[in-house]
Amino acid sequence: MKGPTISGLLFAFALMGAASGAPTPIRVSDLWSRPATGTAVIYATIHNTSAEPDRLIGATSPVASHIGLHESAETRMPAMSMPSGSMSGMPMSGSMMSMKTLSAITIPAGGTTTLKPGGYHLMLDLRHDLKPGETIPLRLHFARAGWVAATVVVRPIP
Ligand SMILES: [Cu+2]
Repeated sequence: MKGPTISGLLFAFALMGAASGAPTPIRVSDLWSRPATGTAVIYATIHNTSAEPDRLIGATSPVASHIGLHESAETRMPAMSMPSGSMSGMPMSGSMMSMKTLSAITIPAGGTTTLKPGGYHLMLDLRHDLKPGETIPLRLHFARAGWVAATVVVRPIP
């Protein structure tokens, strides 16, 4: 935690940090997953209050033997012509969803990065099934801010 320029900010958040109990410039909210067996995906909103960019570089949870940082991308099949912008994040004819593994996900200075269907997500190799309504502990590792603890809600399938 170096960088004297942000010490004032850190002090301010130490005063108002009752919710997390830690003076971290990272705010993680809206963490959610779906009922799953074998592998699961976690989405979240990550806000960086610091004047410096940060990078999410890893995560751990008791329910997972491994957690990867992934990005989904839609690949259009050249033979098909589909209207653009429809059904974002869902597999459909004429396109394929693929995932790549990332070494880090950047959170801009004073900005927000959203992990959401069709984009960034955390991919878990599960130790046990996730059930609707379950909450699971998650620790996110940031290059600058260090470890940040959070809770993920397993939402029922709509
Ligand atoms: Cu993935």
